[in-house]
Amino acid sequence: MRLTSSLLAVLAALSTLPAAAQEGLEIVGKPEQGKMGFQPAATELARDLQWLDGMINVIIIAIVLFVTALLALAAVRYNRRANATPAKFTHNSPLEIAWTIIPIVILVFIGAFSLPILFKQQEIPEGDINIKVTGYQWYWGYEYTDHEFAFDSYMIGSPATGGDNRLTPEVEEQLVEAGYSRDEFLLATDTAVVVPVGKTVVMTVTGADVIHSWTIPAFGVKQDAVPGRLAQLWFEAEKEGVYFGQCSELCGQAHAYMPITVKVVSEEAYQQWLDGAIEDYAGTPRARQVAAAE
Ligand SMILES: [Cu+2]
Repeated sequence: MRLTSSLLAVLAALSTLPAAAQEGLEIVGKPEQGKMGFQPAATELARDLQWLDGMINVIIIAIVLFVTALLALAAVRYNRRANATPAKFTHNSPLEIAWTIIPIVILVFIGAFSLPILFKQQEIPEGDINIKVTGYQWYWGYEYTDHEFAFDSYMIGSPATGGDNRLTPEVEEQLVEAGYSRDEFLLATDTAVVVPVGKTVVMTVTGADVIHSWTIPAFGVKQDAVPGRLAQLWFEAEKEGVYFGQCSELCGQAHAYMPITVKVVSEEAYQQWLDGAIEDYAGTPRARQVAAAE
């Protein structure tokens, strides 16, 4: 039993070799211990989101301070001791019009900024690279549709890689082998989505069994993977590096063990990886693709 599991581990470690071809990539998109706020934005979409969050936060803080001040004023000036005989009037039309109109103006102001940002996310551009991602219980499958090859992506330390979803010394070894450290346990996968920097990537997202959700926080993208439906998201990563995400729709017992790893690499490294992947995963060779396009 032990022998088979260590054999599996070795096989899994070997199978990560093509994906680990991009050495020296900085780990950029990752949650940090004890930190608050967003991960560093790596796309225009994420920058927009984070700016919008900051802007709305200012409005929220202003409203909270204003309402708190009104409450304090009412409590101090109009309590029974300070104001023994209260006024008996019930209506104040100018005031009522003001507290109806002002919130509408605030909401329209917010909408004027948030809707364009929402549309930018949801209007899917023509992709330089098209990838179909399918959520399974409990891993992700990726299909590079332009080159007709597909592979699955399992968490390092998951049963498929010879582990049992716990951080053991063997799993730590596998992580190091694949270019990560024990800190990336629960985030790093055996194979990764590899995309070139500065190119438009369109991902078509679906689920095979239950609803999952594909996300990379640093890219500002998150899309539910619904069985029987195709949804799309897009991003254009601006900085080379490794980015992590996790399934974001509660999908069953091993929901916590189906992370997402995206490697953003130079165009050159991407072409190199693509050649290897077409070879490894029996994709359509480029020559034949060009011929088919003509
Ligand atoms: Cu899931």
